[in-house]
Amino acid sequence: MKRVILSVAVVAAMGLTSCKDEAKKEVETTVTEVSSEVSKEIALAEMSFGVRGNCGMCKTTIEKAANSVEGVAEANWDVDKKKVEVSFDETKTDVMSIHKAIAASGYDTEKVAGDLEAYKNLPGCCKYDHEMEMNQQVK
Ligand SMILES: [Cu+2]
Repeated sequence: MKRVILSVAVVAAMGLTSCKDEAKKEVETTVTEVSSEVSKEIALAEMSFGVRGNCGMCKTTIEKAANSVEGVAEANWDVDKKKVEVSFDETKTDVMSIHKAIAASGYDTEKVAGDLEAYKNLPGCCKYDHEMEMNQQVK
């Protein structure tokens, strides 16, 4: 009797790459601020609130979650201040919906605790401290 045993090498490289691209996004944000003043026909509400997180990967996830809400025009999370600034069309959404969308992606906001299942699936470096202070003052 012959038995063929296939050994499959599992490549566990996933997850290791995730935290490298932090620095990239920081630079771009300054440029876009100026042009947004021009097209303010539709009055956008601007708000900011605390969101916990660690790094550039967190920034990507948080902003993507906020932007997935219909009516959100812009979202910018500050890694040092642990705070997100959002502008959105008030006729389409409200700030609570943005809190909920961010929380669903695994991140704690001032008002809504982050989804624990989503938190578990975050890359190791993104597993922020749930006691972390939000809205930090940074000089
Ligand atoms: Cu992170």
